[in-house]
Amino acid sequence: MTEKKRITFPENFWWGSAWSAEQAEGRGETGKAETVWERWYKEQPYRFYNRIDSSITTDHIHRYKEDVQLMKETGHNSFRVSISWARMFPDDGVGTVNPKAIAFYKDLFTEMNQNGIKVFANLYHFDMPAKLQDKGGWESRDVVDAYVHFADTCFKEFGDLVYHWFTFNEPLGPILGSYLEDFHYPNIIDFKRGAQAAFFTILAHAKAIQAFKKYSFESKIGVILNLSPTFPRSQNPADVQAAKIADLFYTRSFLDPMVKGEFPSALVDLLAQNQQLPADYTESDLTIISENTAQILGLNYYEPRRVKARSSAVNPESPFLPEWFFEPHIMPGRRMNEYRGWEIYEKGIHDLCMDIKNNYGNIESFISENGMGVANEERFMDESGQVIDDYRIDFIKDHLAYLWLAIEDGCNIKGYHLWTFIDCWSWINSYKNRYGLVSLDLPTQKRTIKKSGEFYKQLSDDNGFDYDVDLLVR
Ligand code: BGP
Repeated sequence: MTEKKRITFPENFWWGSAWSAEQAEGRGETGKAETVWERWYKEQPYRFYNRIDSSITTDHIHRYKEDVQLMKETGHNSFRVSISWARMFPDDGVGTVNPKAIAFYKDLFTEMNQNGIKVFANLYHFDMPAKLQDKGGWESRDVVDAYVHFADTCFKEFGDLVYHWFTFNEPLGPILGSYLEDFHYPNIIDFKRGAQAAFFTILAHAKAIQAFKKYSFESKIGVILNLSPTFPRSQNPADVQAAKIADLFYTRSFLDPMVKGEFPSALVDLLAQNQQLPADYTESDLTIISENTAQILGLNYYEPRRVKARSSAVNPESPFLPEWFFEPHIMPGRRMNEYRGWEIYEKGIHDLCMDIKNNYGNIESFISENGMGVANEERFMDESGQVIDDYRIDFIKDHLAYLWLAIEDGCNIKGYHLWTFIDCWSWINSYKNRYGLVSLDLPTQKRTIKKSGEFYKQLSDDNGFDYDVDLLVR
């Protein structure tokens, strides 16, 4: 029997959570262009769980003052929002800026600052204005220019209210969803077009950073990436090679150009061999990318990636996909969050941070998302209506313990943001899985702090918690 010991985090550690405009704000009355999510729902409502769209979601646009108080009550000293491009530029993402959108975000950010909550502002979280998607979305240089104009407008309007900026949340997500795996509009299966969209996303990131540098803000600008450490099934060379290739596609593809300013040559060679390199790129694009890299890095960590060598031949007539080179590996004995279908592997957070320390110059980083979505949480309500989510508290503690170990091992980690604050809309899963520290009763929009929300407040006040550190393995 081992003993618990107090784990303490560095001073001024960022405790908070994150969400995004499309998932939490609701449409409101400010005026807003149609987004790809609204468009997709109109075309295929049956793709969304229980047919719930993003028109109301968590109605933050009307309730932000109450919500800022809830942030305080749940121990937040920082919080990540995204700024809606469609709201800022209601004429389809271009044209004249919307004074009502500016007023809303100024009010929200001021309210947060006055309550001691640092504003982490993200500029793009999957929410392309639909008309810009019609023009090619991230496959179009014009859309890159429109995005940079939107970003620059945000720097100008909100620069003195924002603590840190982020160009994108999970830029890989829309590439996978829109071009490879059919879970984002416009549901194209075409790797080469996806590679073009990925390239222009990376260019947009670099150009936004270039624009940011014109100002002399104290804040930094970076990017938030979804990263999973990749593990081969075994040390068999075929499994190791499979893991290397999966890692190139899913981890290094965005991490290297956005943080180091260069594309991994092994990935470029592989795409060239398979005629999948983007058609439109120039030397000057590559220079902009190499000169404008992230100053801070957000790590979204949910699950590890486990792969093995393929056991069957690829059908050469099928569309080119990363899975031509590996298969997912289901590790015997793995622990699952069955509601979301994601493996729970807290040690992965340590492995991920060590990779950033060892291979990315130990860039200033933080966990920008980590969390556990659970279906039918009403099951766990007590008579007062509070969700007693001990499973979430355990999930958070187990991950934080490994994060603490990473800090002990020299990783430059500045904070931890949970996904999410109040239950919010999860894209095609709508409100199926709940992630919040605060529960949401959808019909009434009533918010109630969960047991995990109380735990989070204590955690943030104490800047640590008791844990059996002898359980941790490196
Ligand atoms: C991340 C996204 C979030 C959020 C979260 C949970 O990938 O950045 O927007 O949705 O995952 O995933 P989901 O909502 O699909 O359950």
